[in-house]
Amino acid sequence: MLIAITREVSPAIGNCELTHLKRETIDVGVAQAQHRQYEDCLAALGCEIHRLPVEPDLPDSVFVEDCAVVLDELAIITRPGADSRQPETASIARALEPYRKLCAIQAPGTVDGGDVLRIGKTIYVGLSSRSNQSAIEQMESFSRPYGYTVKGVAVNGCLHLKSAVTQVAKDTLLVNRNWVDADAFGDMRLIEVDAAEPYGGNALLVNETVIYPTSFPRTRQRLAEHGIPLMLVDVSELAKAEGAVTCCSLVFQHEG
Ligand code: CIR
Repeated sequence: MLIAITREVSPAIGNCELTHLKRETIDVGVAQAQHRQYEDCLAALGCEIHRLPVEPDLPDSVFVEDCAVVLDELAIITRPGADSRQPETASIARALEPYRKLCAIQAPGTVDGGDVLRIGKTIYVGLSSRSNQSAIEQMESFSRPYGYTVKGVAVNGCLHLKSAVTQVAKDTLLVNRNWVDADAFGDMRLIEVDAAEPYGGNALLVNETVIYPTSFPRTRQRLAEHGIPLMLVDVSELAKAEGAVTCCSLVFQHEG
């Protein structure tokens, strides 16, 4: 069974962290409606949705991806790089406890799940403003017993590694080469975002279909031309909070 952990958009989302974007007014009602459509996409692709209660005091709490890295064998509770986001992890740990053995990143380590891209047994971690070498070393010691290798990857110009690169098929990555060196990922097939759509690199692969924002029609066309099955969703209001499609869920397999 595929589980997707999500959390309702906080009414405080207007006070979210912003790194590369200017603050714009966010319509909470629209953001909540878009988030529900996003959950509908996950459900249509076979996920059972576990929606956590709203956190009125935690503006970025809809972006649950940043709070954990769920591997088949264990879940690593992160220590988010923005102080305002660190209180988000406790409830995510409680939600994951029934499904995985847990371990947690400790200070001085910081890492956001948005910086973590797992491809097979390799875990790539973006060295962004949110994630550091100490967290990489801790992730390595947690995951090495299960055969994983952890590699730091430089990212420039964007918030997270997965703002720049995501997996869209077993052997294929979608990438913005201006923000990350695509050679870091070995011999994966690469699809580049359209130059006019730098934020188009974040796509969510679920059961061989890619959940993809409606805002990037040119890159969407490229994905379609490469035979990638797509399910489109409008997340434009969440994008004003510097979020995209991977960040709003933690999707994992549960044999239960
Ligand atoms: C932040 O700056 O932390 C939030 N406003 C956006 C987080 C987006 N997370 C993600 O892409 N994994």
